[in-house]
Amino acid sequence: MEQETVASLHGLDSSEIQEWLESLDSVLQSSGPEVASYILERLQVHAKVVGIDIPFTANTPYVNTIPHHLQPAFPGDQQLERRIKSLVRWNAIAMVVRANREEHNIGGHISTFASAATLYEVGFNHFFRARTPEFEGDTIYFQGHASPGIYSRAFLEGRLSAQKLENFRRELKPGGGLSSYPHPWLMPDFWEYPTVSMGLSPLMSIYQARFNRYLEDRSLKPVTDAKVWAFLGDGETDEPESLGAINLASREKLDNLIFVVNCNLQRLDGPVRGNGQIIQELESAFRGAGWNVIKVLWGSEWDPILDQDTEGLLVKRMGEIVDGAYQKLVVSSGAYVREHFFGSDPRLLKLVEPISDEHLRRLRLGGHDPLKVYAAYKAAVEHKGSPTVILARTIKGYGLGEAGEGKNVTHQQKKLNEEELAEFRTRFDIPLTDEQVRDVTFYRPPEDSEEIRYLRARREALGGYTPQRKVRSKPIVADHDELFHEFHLGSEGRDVSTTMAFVSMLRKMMRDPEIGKLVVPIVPDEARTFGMESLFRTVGIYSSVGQRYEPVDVNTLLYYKEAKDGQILEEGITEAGSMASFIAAGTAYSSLGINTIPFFIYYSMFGFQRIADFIWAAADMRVRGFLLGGTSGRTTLAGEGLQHQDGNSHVLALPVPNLLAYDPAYAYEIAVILQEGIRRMYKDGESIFYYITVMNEPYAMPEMPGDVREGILKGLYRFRKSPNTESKLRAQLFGSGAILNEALKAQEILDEKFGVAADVWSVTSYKALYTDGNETERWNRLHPGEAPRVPYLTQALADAPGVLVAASDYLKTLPQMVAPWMPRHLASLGTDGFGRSEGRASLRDFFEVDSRFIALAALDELHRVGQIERDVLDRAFAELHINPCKPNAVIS
Ligand SMILES: Cc1ncc(C[n+]2csc(CCOP(=O)(O)OP(=O)(O)O)c2C)c(N)n1
Ligand SMILES: [Mg+2]
Repeated sequence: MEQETVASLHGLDSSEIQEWLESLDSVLQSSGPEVASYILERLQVHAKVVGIDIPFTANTPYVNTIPHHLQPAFPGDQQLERRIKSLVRWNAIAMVVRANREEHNIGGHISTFASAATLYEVGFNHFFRARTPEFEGDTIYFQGHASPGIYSRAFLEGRLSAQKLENFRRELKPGGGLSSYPHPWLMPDFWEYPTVSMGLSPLMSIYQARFNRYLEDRSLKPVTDAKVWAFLGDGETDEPESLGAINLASREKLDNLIFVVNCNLQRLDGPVRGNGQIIQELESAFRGAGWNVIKVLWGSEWDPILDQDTEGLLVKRMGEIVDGAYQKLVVSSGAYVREHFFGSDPRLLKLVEPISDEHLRRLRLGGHDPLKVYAAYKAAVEHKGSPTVILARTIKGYGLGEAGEGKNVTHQQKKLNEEELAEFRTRFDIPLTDEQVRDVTFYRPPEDSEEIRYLRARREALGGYTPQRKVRSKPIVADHDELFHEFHLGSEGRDVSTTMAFVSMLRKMMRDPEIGKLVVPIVPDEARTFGMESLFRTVGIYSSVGQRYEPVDVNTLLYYKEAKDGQILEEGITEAGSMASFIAAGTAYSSLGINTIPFFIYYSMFGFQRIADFIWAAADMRVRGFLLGGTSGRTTLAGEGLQHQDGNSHVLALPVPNLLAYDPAYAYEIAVILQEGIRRMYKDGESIFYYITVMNEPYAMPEMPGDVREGILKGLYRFRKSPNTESKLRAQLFGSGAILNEALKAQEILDEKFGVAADVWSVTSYKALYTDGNETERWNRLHPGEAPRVPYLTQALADAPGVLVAASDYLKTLPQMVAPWMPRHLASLGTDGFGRSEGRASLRDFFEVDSRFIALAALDELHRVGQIERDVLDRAFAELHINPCKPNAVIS
């Protein structure tokens, strides 16, 4: 029941309520807000004890969290800042309008930045600190669709030329252009964080803020008060990733993190919550999670009206309007506002009686009022003990008038007609003539103008310009031959898995004087799966509070040790969160000037398949580090079945251009790849990263057979020649990962049972072979007059006679995609289809990738080229126990 109705039913008169309120006011005045809050808390507990049921709500009233009497003085020159902001607005619009005049449908967004201009400008003028050699600076995730505004400001700052602005979304034009959204790959001197795939940046920013603390706790960087700011759209918060990690942020007390949600109440198609209130919904989610929530809803013009609202009627009214109605109200006439907002109660109408319609129309929202935004930001940066979210209410397409202000179509508005442009010019006092407006000329005031001088001075005071990306770390020095050499020697007959081998290497790397401290092992609750529990004890699991309990296994050698300077990031069951840590660690070489080397080891099936978009963003960010797909291989991970067994990830790794993907079989291959990776990324500074699959099948690791380093890195080398030098029946068998052992067994079968001499090759990277084949072909096509180059694969197979058979634990398409550069037809075996809960032998039989099927494929190829008779095939079926009518794994 409505509270007021309850009160009147029980004959409670307003003076009684007034008494309670007054006594609270007097406590507030005499003892301050802390005491008042303590009394309220006590009252609440007391109420509970005596049996009063107070309904739970995490919401506060629909008004500004910071009342105007607690608002700090605004330190800037309001007039000048407004002029600067207006110019930023104009050039941002001009950029999009011009781009679309020249190239129809090139796109771009006007209305997102229009709604967020004040949110950014207050930041640029008063809060965002640049990265300098002395101070790490603030990390800022700009809302992707607001990029025209960020470019526009950089233009006023003199950092981007008019030519660049002219080429917005036309990056291939001579002289280059500006990328549609924040892409470090495309603008490596400017953008640091890609944000346009919604939901990624909120989650990344949380883990970035946590990673900063990790570096501080491990003494890898000084403790600073640097902040991580993430600007998001309110519609964006619907993405599960957006709110998916907010508990981590509060649990870790990340008061270095500030979310600013631009609550224009609209997304692309229409209102975010037409029938509800997105701001209240977000408030309760964030407060429930333990965040400091600051609502910035109403501009200064509302303050005197709210002051008159002694009975709380206006506050109540503000809280009962749904967003769909608000969307209409904020762009309606004063008369409409009077009738539909204040008209609900004669007392409210009375409240605004002295106010003209024109004034009512001009009541601003909080997110457009620099004083309110400044107050919120100041409170956020000063807040201690938890992260802060600022929910700032704005109008989408603010200032666009008829061209789109608050309209449902505004997100995609890219064109303004002359009249609309002229209106905008007048509204924001842009000093342009009608003709210049018609031409949509960019405008930058002279260097010695008040605006430019002010803007430069503000940025100077904050350490320089932002965003700005550069490599801030020094390359590592050592070549680490010693470190990796022991792994070239094999396991002396001992059965080990490649995962175990990798973990030994990781352990050794962590003891290295140069890179040891820089290694960041990241696991999503799978360390035991990968045999990494020994690291718990030796390097510890990172915990910002150390270990507040005696672990249950404290008496064991490998107990669960949490420590403030722990090195392992044990993220719990979140591949997305772990990937975000990987990104933070893998980009620290640029953002923080620290060469941290992340090793993110996870269940390979839950990598690309689940979090590919984060991997794509990582690639865009020029991340460095190693992704380790553990328990990989559709038939090598036994028992787990369809959802776990990974035969896909090497195919899904193909599209990521700067990612090198390897499927090594032996320890020495991994050692070679890791050593080379560290050299290329951290010594030579290449913008690449690695995906390496490691498996849990134990087998003897052989010694490195001579100098096969180059072959390992380029993707293939001959591992074992056939001992049979007599036979005219020849075959070349290509195996990868654990399936290489099946190829070796097939080599024996073919020799012993069928007199076929087969060589066995280890294919460490089909992706590398594919890339090289395509590159070479392309070069030849573009250089017809020159001696053609030969792909590495073709060169390697120049002296490899006979039929060709490839088998891997991944889709058949992997070997097939390199077939064009092979000398003859290739038979490809792979694991297309759904996995099964089974043992390795049965799985390899089911998917037809075991030694028998490899041998059969070689015989079949020999038969097809007329080198063996049909009866040999019949014998093979019988001797190898192959049922030709067995189910087809691909579709069963
Ligand atoms: C993952 C993902 N899905 C869809 C889109 C397409 N998209 C771009 S902007 C947008 C609406 C954004 O609304 P909001 O977050 O409220 O931002 P606003 O522009 O209103 O500030 C959508 C759906 C996207 N960029 N990323
Ligand atoms: Mg929105």
